[in-house]
Order: sequence, then C-alpha cells, then structure tokens
Amino acid sequence: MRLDEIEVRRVTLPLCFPFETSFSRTTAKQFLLVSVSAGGVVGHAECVADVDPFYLPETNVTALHVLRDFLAPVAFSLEIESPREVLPAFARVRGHEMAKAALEMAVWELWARREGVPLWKLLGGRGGEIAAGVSVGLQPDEAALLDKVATEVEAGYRRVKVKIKPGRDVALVAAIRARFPTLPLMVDANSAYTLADAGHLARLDCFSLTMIEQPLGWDDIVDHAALQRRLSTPLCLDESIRSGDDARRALDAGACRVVNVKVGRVGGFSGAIAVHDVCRARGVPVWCGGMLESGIGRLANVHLQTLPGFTLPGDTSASARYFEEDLVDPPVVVSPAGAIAVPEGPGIGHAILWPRVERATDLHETWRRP
Ligand code: OSB
Ligand code: MG
Repeated sequence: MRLDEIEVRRVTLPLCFPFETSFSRTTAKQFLLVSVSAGGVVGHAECVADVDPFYLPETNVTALHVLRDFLAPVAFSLEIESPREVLPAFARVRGHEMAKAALEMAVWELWARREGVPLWKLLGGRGGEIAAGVSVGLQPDEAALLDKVATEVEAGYRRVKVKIKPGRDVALVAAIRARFPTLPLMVDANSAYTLADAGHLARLDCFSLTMIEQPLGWDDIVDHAALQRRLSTPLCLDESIRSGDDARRALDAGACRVVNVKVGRVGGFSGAIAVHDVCRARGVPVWCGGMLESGIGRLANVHLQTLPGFTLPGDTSASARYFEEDLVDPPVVVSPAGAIAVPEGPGIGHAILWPRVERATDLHETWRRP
C-alpha cells in the first residue's frame, strides 16, 4: 500500500472545566488531526502535542513542521506491507514521538478500515469493555478537590488519580483517604519534585496509594530508581518512557513498578505494543494514560487497552467530562459500573462528526505523494 495523501487540520475544542497540573492550566484543547488516504480509504489519528512544551518538548508547531518536512516524505516513499513498518521507517528522525505517533496511528486506522475490522483486532486486543479511571486536576482548595473526587466515585470510576505538586500533596491525600478509605487512589506529580524531596514523598507511603506517577525529572530514570529504593509505594513512569527500550532500561534499573502507556508518547501503536510487551514479559502492570484527547484519540486509547497487559484502569474517561460537543458519534460514555464498551465497527469504530471538525479547524494543509 502506498499513501496518496496526508492531511493535517489544527483543531481547537473548549474544555468544560480548566485542567490544572503542576506544569500548566488549560482551558481549551488544541491538537493536530492527521488523516492519511490510500486507494480511496482514509484513516485518522489525533496528535497529543500541545500548544506549549511544558509536559514534553513537542508542541503543535514542532509537530506540524516535523510531519510536513520530514515524516510525510518518508511515509510517501514507503510501500507499506504492515503498519508496524511505519515507526521503524521514521528512525532517522530523533525524538518527535508525538508527531511520529499521529502519522503511524493514522496508518493503523486506515489499515483497520481497509480490512473492515476494529482497531483492537489489528492490535492483538479483544472486544468487550474496559475499566475506566479518572485523572482529577489540581483544584482551588481541599473542599473542591473532595467534591470532585466524590463526583467521580459516584459516576462509577474504578480508580481516581489526583494531580499533586509541592505544597499541595500530603495534606490533600490525607483528606481524600480519610473520606474514601478503600478507594483505589494514586497521585501524579508531572516531574514537580527532585530527589531532595525523597523524605517528604515518603510521607505518602502510609496512604496505600496504588502508585506515585512521575515525581522526578521528565527524562530521568536514575533518580527515580534511587527514590523507589526509599519508598514502599510503587513508582509509575509516564514522561520518562518514550520507547520499549526506555521501559526495559527503567525496569532493569528498578526505577518503577508500573508503567503508564500513552500511544502518542512512544511513537504510536507499535511503540505502545513494544512497551506493553517488555512489561508483560516481566509481570509489570501497564495502564493507558490520557492527554485530554477528543473522541478520536480517546477511542484509539480504548482499543489499545484491550491488550492483555493492561491490567489496571487507566485515565480514559467519558467524553462529557471534557467536551460539551465531542467529535465522535456516539461520544465515549462510561457505565454506572465504570466500564467503557469497546467498539466493534471498523477502525476507531465510531463516526467522526466532520461538520464539527471543520467548524473547530483554523488551519488545514494537504500534502500529496510526489
Ligand atoms: O500526566 O497523565 C498526565 C493530561 C495532560 C498531560 C499529561 C497528563 C494528563 C492527565 C489527564 O493526567 C489524563 C486525561 O484525563 O486525559
Ligand atoms: Mg502523568
């Protein structure tokens, strides 16, 4: 298969609520939507880069540049026999995993539509349903945080993650634990601490958290290993893992006991499968992270986490938590028991609402095979 055309749209959707982390506060989601076509069949994927380089180094501007000037020419030159060939073909371009992932995932989606199968079938997953968890941003105060957690627990979510940062950590966790003694609970620091905070972070050990996500440097493995030796709570790496090899090195070093898999952070589905396989071979659980995706990226995450190593609920929650009007029909919904149905239709399995996409698009580029 040869790609005929690649299209990129820049889409902006207002968020229902501001999302605050240790690194930023977001009120709208801006992302690149990548579409690839071959022989009249089209596949789509959402890029998880953001407007700023505060989570990881890529931005929507760097992703557009790298897609247009480096990845699209490579993709057009390929005679693709399997979507698994796409990520290795991009190896000359260093980093830029989010840009690579968007194009790679669009090829997988196209492939699934061509074969008339849901993405999960191509990825080696299963149908049925997945367990939904939720990521709660930093709130104005403790009362607001407790309210928010209560709302999510009542909605059925099977585990709750809360964002923390220095000054807004131990006391908040203690308050949540006092009110929800048995809730599967974890925290995510997005690299807001250093190894000098090890003693302070050890104060979280008494709250039976399922894990602490990415407390230290965004590209660190060594310090996390030193910290893990001082904590009984498992560490989970997010930002630091950008390939299957990163996962192997982190596990060899003892830097974590759980891994967050985000397709967009590891170069696409083949990178996600590589991380999954490394962890599964060692009995290390993985779960699927989120990047406030629209329904298009959200559904890709639903399909991914039907692979057998995804044994913990992830950050995939209902469309309605983020957007008044999602871009897919039906939107992603969560049952009162905290489950999301795995689509059975071809590709991502839900229809894309193109009039909504076009209304939210402020930039549109089309590249053709030379
Ligand atoms: O660290 O997991 C993270 C959102 C944006 C950037 C990084 C992260 C997050 C989340 C939200 O935690 C997950 C979601 O609800 O999509
Ligand atoms: Mg995280």
